[in-house]
Amino acid sequence: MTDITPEVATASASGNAATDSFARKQREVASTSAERVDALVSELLSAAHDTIRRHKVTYAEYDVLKSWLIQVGQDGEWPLFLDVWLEHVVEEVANENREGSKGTIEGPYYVPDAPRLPAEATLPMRESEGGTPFLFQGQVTSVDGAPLAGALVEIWHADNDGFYSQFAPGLPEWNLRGAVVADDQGNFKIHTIEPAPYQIPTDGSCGKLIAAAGWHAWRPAHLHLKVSASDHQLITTQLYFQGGSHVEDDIASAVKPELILAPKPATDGSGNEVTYDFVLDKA
Ligand code: MBD
Ligand code: FE
Repeated sequence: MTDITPEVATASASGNAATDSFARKQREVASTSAERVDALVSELLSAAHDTIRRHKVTYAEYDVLKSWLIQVGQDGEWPLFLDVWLEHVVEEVANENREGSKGTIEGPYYVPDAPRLPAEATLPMRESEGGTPFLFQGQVTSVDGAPLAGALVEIWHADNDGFYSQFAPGLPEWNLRGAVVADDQGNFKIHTIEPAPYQIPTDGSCGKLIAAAGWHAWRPAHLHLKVSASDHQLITTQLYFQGGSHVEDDIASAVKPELILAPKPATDGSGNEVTYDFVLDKA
């Protein structure tokens, strides 16, 4: 038997995994009043009507829109589409009154219940994991300065090829994912590798939109984090690397100046390290 099908990181593989992952999420279902549904949907539709009139959209273009929307669903790329082009404004509105550390979008590739790790830990990775070794360390405190003992620092990021475990095929489960429990001073020390920039899959419907519009398909290299502690508000955030490609023009519009790290060569001589502290608002 020679016809072994190689596992290929196709858009529909990642997209459908992101759609399944979203469906598994236990979210509180917001009960939205008829008034609010009417206001929101009417306003969105009016904006579309205005665009159609202003640009004299043709039936041919209307049909392209219909088939593209159908394709997004078939590719499982609704989570990707929404998180790349809409989530940043939802996050902005949700957290506009926060005093502690800035957050940003979650994106489609979070998986809850990653392996628990001690305050100093190495993320699960392959023996041959590529990429520059990276030490990410810091402290979690409350807005009043109190250290938050036992804070939970959940971290997930792409590998040196820009792929996320549990979404792209062929990676070990939980690769480059972990839930680190900070020590009694809220300190954590996470050994990992630097992720590569992320390219929106070019063979799916989001990739087709990007090509058709003449946009680029890139997110800058980033770490994803959720930081939480009892009686405090959870922060969902991402951290970027100063000078990295597409830090200035993230396709997902999720970079903020406060979220850009400036790592230095590690004191033990292997790779880079950086210290970044998280300040959590009270619940
Ligand atoms: C990502 O890795 C990501 O973080 C977001 C927001 C969208 C697509 C891919
Ligand atoms: Fe990401």
